[in-house]
Amino acid sequence: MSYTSKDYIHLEDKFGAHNYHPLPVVLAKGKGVYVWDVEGKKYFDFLSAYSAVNQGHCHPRIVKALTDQAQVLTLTSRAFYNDMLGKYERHITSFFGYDKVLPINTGVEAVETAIKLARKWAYKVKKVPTNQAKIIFASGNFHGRTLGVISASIDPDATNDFGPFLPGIEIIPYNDIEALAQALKDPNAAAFLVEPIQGEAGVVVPDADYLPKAYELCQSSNALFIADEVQTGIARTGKLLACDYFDFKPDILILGKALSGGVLPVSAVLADDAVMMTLKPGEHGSTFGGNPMACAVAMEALDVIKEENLAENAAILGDIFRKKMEELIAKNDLVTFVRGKGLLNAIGINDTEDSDTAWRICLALRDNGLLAKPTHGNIIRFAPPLVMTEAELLECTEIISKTILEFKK
Ligand code: IF1
Repeated sequence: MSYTSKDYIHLEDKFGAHNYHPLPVVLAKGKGVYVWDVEGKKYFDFLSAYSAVNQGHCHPRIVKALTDQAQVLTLTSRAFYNDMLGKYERHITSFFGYDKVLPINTGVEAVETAIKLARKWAYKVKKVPTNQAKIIFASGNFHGRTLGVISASIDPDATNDFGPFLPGIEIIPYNDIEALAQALKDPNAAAFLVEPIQGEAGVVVPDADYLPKAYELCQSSNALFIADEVQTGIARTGKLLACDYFDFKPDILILGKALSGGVLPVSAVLADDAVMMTLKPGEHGSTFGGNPMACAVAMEALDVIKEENLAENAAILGDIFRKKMEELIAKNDLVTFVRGKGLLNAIGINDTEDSDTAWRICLALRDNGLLAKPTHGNIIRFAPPLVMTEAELLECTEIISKTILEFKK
């Protein structure tokens, strides 16, 4: 007997923890900008696994790098050297312009790594008194799910009943340079950790001068500027990094998601020697960090970004997308705004925050062959793979417009 979508949903419901509420569609195959459900219906993927699949589903070069390496050597741990790690470290540091990389697995582990590194730097270099280091975060942030990282969250879903939380954290309003200046007056301030564009908060793009000013303030306060580019990085916003829209380089850069093109968890923390060399052997690590498969895959994933000009494509298609959405906004009252950069965009739905309108629009989009997911506050995020063509994008903006115009609240 072959399983239907309903059967698979039932299986997850019965045997899996209920820590997610997925859109009811069961995917069985992906290729480029498309995914197919188990009944064979084809969809445009407008989530890209939260920007992990920037290079498109099952990119042949990345899959080949994965399967070739899988047959030779998969894991040594860092107890020994392996013949892929050094090459990968040279590759990624020259790609992003840093002295050193610390390879790790998931995005949140990279964020934890950056926090530990900033604390270590604060004690060793800035001479902050023991256990007094403070990391500054922006409200509305999303940096992952560990206890350390949710300690910086203001989202009740992420934090309720999970306390007690990590001390040494100050949360200031996002896009508020005065609040940052105030927080950095504390001589124990080690770092400001921020998303250049807030993803989960609903694709919130800060004022044009916020990030460079924040960087300057960190410099003048002898604190580190840490960019969480797990979601915004690797061509998603129309440049290699969202910070590349400005001419400063974060002291610590956090990458994840698309670093592997979505084939396995690969993340990285990049910094120059003055920061990275404060970490000594035995002070941080993980079993799988820097494994040969991750190294092979990440090198290929980065080369694909560069050789297929995905940043440029994201910039061009993003402008077209927002223009098409502006035309839609002029024609109806349901969509109130479009915002974003490159191919990380969101539209606002004209209804109360607790209504299910955005969710029901996503169900209608699904029925019309396009998959997207609401974020906080009745906002729908649109983030297709960056390998999309202009013709495909126009097909997609047609689907979105038609769905919105036909939608009955
Ligand atoms: C889930 C959101 C996106 C991230 C930034 C670190 C991480 C993430 C800026 C941690 C992860 C994911 C996690 C995923 C949903 C998703 C998400 F809606 F929850 F906020 F993308 F927008 N920094 N974001 O966005 O990376 O440890 O997950 O590899 O289901 O929790 P991770």
